[in-house]
Amino acid sequence: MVLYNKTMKTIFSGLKPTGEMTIGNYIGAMKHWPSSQADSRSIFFVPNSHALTVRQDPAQLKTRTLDLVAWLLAVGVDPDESIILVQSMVPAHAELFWILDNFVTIGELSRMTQFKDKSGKSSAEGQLAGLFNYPVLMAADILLYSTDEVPVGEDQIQHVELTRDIATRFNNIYGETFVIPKATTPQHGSRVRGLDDPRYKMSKSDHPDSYVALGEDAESVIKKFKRAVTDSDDKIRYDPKSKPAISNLIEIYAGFAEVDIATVESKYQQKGYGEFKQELGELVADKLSVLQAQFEKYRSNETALMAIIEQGNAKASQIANEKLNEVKSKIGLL
Ligand code: AQP
Repeated sequence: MVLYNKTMKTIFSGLKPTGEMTIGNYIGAMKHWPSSQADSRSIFFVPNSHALTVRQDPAQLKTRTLDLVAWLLAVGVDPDESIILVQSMVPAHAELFWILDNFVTIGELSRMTQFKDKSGKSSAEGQLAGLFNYPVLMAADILLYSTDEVPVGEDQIQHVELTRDIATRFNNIYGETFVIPKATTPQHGSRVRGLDDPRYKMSKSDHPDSYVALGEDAESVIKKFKRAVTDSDDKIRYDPKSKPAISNLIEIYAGFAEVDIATVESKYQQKGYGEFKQELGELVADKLSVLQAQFEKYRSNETALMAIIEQGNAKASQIANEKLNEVKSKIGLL
């Protein structure tokens, strides 16, 4: 693969190792990544430093980081076509973060809805500065690689907007340095909601009843879909406003069956919730069992997995250090 070629667009995305990967992470992000490899420079990273905004068990963080790389390979990311890197192993991310932290204001960071959601009702005394600052580290991640597109779920769009603002501000002061990235979201499945409450996004760090993990066994997957909340009438109709629960399940079905929403609606027009949820559970369980077999293949050989990570980190460092040195020289850091 070519490390940088201006005529080829760069795609950059990542997944935090803060829990077991969910079908939300899969439909909203990972599933789309292999197809971008052919016609773009694709860089996928495990933002393990981002995970520190919530206290982590060290052994678990390490295990989850390796799990995540194995999941990337399992869904079809090819380490020879793409770059797979682990954030903490490429120090340029942390270094650019500190520089960019001086190109963003406290006011801008206070307006990030994810910060507001995640900091909840705790007082400033109870909030870690890392949670507040993490969009700046995300900006550094993206800008180091001259990223054109950041495929993300809906929740991350605001952070990519902030990255654009930071990059533009820097470029205005020091001249053209950063490529201005844009967020791209899948047409459907950009915000898969919790199975227990569709008002909230499905999140890997929430209660296990709210999500289906990629590693979950068939029995548990089918049971979770059977128990998933539905709306008052028994019609399988896509209407996110008045039927958010069933619309969420339709999106999951469409994401796993690789069909559009209308196809799901017409298939289940004459059927009730019970039958739909049973078939949805079976569909997801079948697909997950294929992914799980691939995952096991990669995860069971840790030496080979580490070699893939080292190979990706080396390519990433070459690109990232070049950009970091350009920035340092422009702002007068030796
Ligand atoms: N429910 C979702 N629907 C669609 N896309 C989603 N993503 C996450 N949840 C959904 C997308 O997955 C990518 C990786 O996300 P992340 O793991 O880096 O962070 P996150 O968005 O904070 O994911 P979680 O699962 O909610 O993690 P926790 O619980 O740790 O905060 C991103 O592209 C994201 O949009």
